[in-house]
Amino acid sequence: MTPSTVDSRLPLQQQWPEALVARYRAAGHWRGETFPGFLRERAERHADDIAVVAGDVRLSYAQLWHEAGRIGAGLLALGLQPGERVLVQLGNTAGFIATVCGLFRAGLVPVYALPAHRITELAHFARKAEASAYISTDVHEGFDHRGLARALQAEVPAVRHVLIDGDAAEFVALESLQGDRSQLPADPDPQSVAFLQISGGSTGLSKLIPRTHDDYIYSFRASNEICGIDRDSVYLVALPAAHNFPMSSPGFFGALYAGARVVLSPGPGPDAAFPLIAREKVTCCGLVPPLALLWAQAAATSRHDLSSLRVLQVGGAKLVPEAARRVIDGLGCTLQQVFGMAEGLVNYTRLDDPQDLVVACQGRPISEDDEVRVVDDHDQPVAEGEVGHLLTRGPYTIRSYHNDAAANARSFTDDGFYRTGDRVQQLPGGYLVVQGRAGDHINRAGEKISAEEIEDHLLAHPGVFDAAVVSIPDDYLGERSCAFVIQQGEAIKAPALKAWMRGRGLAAFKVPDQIVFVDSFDTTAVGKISRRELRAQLRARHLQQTGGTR
Ligand code: OOB
Repeated sequence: MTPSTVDSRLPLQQQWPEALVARYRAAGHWRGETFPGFLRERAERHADDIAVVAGDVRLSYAQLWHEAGRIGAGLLALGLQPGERVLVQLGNTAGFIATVCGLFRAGLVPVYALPAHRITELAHFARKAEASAYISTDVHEGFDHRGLARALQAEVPAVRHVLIDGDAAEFVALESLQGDRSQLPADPDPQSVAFLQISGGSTGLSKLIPRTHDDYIYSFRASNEICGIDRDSVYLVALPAAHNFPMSSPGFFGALYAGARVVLSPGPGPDAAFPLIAREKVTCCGLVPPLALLWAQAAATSRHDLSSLRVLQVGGAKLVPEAARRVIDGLGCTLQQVFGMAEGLVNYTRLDDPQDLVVACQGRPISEDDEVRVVDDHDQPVAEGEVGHLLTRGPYTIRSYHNDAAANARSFTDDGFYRTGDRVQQLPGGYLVVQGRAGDHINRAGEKISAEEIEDHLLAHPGVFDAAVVSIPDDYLGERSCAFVIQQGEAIKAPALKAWMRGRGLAAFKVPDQIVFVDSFDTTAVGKISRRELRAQLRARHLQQTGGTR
């Protein structure tokens, strides 16, 4: 049987009320475009232009489309059905982009894991998404992902298929996929879910974020305009490509939409990126603050020609004004601050904003239809210019998480605003200054870590009686994690506890940077206090004792 339409096992995401759907369509935000639709069109229009550069691989738009067709048809030939979810964990390779485009062509729904994720996270994503397949690489940065695939199938047998880019061992090699392209389905409903992105996870485990074709394409099409991406642009992916920032702000999808060139760097440091900037004449790249500072420093003594770089975007974590100035001085290009979230809302400083504004704020929303509210603890608007919680809804901000009623009740207001968890101040013109997080997570150089998730891991150790995890200011990372631990039974040492955490199979960036053993959590408060207050007290006392940053 030829699957003529997408048999999406995910319900169509009819979560925006009709009135808003009509408004976003009338405004021209949602144009009924789809991933396969625009990729096909670009392949026809810019067939021989180079779309993707990674290592020695250079794929033209026609080749990317062809490769995506091979992968998509091959996956359907294995028995996967349009609408099924596929966990993707690949590094910054041409194979990553071809695979994702292949999944779109087959109507399969990618779930993006980061290369750093390990069995604990992968099993959670696979279960939550009810994934049927896992696509990964043989060895990435010394880590064998085939072992991870075995562990994943043992824990989540519903993951029926494993595909490997490279030496596949007992699994199916991505390169070997072949299928009948006539079996590829027609283009999907633009309102259907195109993929599931991973949330930073401020409470407990990461949530899955359903993004539709219409909403996501709007976000990077509009980003292209704001960031000056056109057919002549060369966009460098230096951060992990699976992250929302280098994917869509404007990211590699924005670049492909514009018919521009995407260059993938195997790593984010100057050693890997600078030669690529010089060779490929990169014009735009997005980084987290610590890397931007590293680049600015390295540029002073670099022998590579970085003069093609017009815009350096910095986001994912707060770039303080002094650091912003150093980035501008060091790299001599236009700085663009980006404050975004995988759930939707993205703010940019504009390329023609005065420099004093660029260094002092995190930008303003993409769209005139992004609704922003800054409220107090009771959801009441704060006075103009006061700091409050940021709530938002709009044409590319989700209205609910995938399959997570508890998180939805916490994270969305009755009228569909997303509670970002960020505390912001709104300046005239709608510019936002991020003042921190209300919730308990650690933003470690852009990697978000949930205190609760790490405490749960620590509590699984027989020698841990109680644990509280907090963020500590860090000159380089912005924030680092510190775990306060009360021991029980035989004494444990910090290195052993860290090694044990790593052994549990979780992303290395989640292992606490620092462990402080304490006798008790006795607080001055009367009676039982919330974990949140406890963390705040421990953090405050620690910072007082250590003078701020140790
Ligand atoms: C980006 O996305 P996520 O989902 O990894 O993290 C979102 C959170 C925000 O809620 C905020 O707490 C923090 O990351 N954040 C920033 C920031 N950009 C993100 N905090 C302060 N200043 C900034 N410039 O991180 C993301 C997604 C798309 C584009 C850029 C970043």
